[in-house]
Amino acid sequence: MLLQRHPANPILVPDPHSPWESYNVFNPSVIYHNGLFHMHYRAQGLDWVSRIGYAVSEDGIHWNRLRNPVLEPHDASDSRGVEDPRVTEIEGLFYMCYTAYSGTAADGNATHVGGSILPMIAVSRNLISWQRLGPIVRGEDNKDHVLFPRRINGRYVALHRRWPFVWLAFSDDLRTWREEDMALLYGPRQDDPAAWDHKSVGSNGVPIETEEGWLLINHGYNDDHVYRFGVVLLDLEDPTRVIRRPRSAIFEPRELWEIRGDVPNVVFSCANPVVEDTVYVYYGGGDHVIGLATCPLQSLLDFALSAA
Ligand code: BMA
Repeated sequence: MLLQRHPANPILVPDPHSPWESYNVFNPSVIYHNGLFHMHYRAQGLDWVSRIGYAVSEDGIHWNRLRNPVLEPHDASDSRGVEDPRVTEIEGLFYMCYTAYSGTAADGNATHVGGSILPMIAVSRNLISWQRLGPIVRGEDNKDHVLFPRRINGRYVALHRRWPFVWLAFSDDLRTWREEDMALLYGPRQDDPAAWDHKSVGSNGVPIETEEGWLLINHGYNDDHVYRFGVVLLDLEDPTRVIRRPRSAIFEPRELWEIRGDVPNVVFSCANPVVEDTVYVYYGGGDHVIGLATCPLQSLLDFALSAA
């Protein structure tokens, strides 16, 4: 496999002394800023409500956590939790894409998760105080959204997931997202029952800008419901164009804490920052703990380019 697991794994585990994160910590976002790794992670206590915690690290392996969550449910729209953060720095501000999960189908839309969900965006100047901007869309099963790290042709761009397909959305101000500015990007390989991503696909962390195109790490599963990662390469100036999409997966559950856990057979990543030409893939294992696997950026790019 291309990605090498770090020997210190898992690098973050639940804290039994902290009620809001005593049960599970998983699906982190990590950005590298001013010489430090900044992590936002999904955490659950015994109430099973998701909150977003923050931790900081000098080496990307040892973490110092804040005592309290930086984002928590605030009204009926997210009463069941705030989930799966993906932080992107754009023009000196930090934007967090996260899923607001409400138990009551507030706008009358049941989803496959049994409540209603909103693909939300929040903004921060300091990574700790967050202000909600609003959702990309309402009234549909939509999550796994993440912003590109720069505007493309003057517009902000987001990946999002209208199950089971990955879409792009363009916006002038990150608040207004029009239907006519959305485009279907790719979907599960529905024609190949043996494919690892036959049933569902979604995005992982912030797209990586390379000379060859936008390198995306994504996830998917088959009828077996085993989560795996793959890569997709998009055109730099026209990201609606998929240049490459290798058929093989690059990562799958192997360790006990990935195969077992709160939900079995899950590796789920919201972060792939690049530091000194190395891609750091942070991921939730079994929806229970956080792991790290790394890979030289060039190897990932060569793998993407080697595909037909
Ligand atoms: C997805 C998301 C993730 C989770 C994964 C596996 O739908 O909700 O947060 O890690 O399922 O349970």
